Amino acid sequence: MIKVAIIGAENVGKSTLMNALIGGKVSEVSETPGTTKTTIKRYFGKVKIPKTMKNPYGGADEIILIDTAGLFDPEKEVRGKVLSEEKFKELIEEIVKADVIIHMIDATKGLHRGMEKLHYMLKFRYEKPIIVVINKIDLVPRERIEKLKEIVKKRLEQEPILMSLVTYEGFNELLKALAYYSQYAK
Ligand SMILES: Nc1nc2c(ncn2[C@@H]2O[C@H](COP(=O)(O)OP(=O)(O)OP(=O)(O)O)[C@@H](O)[C@H]2O)c(=O)[nH]1
Ligand SMILES: [Mg+2]
Repeated sequence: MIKVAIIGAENVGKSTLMNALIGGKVSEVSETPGTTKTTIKRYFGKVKIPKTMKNPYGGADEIILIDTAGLFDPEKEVRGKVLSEEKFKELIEEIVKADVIIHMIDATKGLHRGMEKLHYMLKFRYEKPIIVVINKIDLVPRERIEKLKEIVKKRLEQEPILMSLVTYEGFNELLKALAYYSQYAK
């Protein structure tokens, strides 16, 4: 069993990704930031990872996917609008318990300062494997995407996956990363 938390600022596409990974509509999606109001939304299922992508060292098949409320406002360094200080803390505690974290960045907004700080804390203090995804690349010209990719690489010290949940570009790459990290399941 592997526990995967999808995190990011509001409106980056967390619930859309949860639905895509599960292959059904389990979480509400909308263009309004602050859509996911339940701080922590868990879903049990099977990771639909093709056999050819499976980690040769084995790893978990079953997944607990955790969709989360947007941690920050998309523009400002303030908490997401559905999160009280207490709920924010509760959410961080839940994220820290996950085996793998997917940090989603909105290609139209860039890397969020609050998320950048949180990323560092999760990576270095809690030693969490983090998959970084730049989502919504269908909305941004390629050269801007490449620039953002370089900024993210430099600031987060890792290679992001470029993804669109409209064209599904990069989705297989994410599945591969999940298959790889599933070996860290407890
Ligand atoms: N063009 C485009 N739109 C996307 C993509 N992924 C998600 N969206 C849209 O972005 C909006 C927000 O998606 P959600 O999945 O609700 O975002 P969220 O991160 O769960 O948002 P909150 O729950 O409010 O924090 C919706 O209108 C989605 O259809 C993408 O790759 N490309
Ligand atoms: Mg949501």
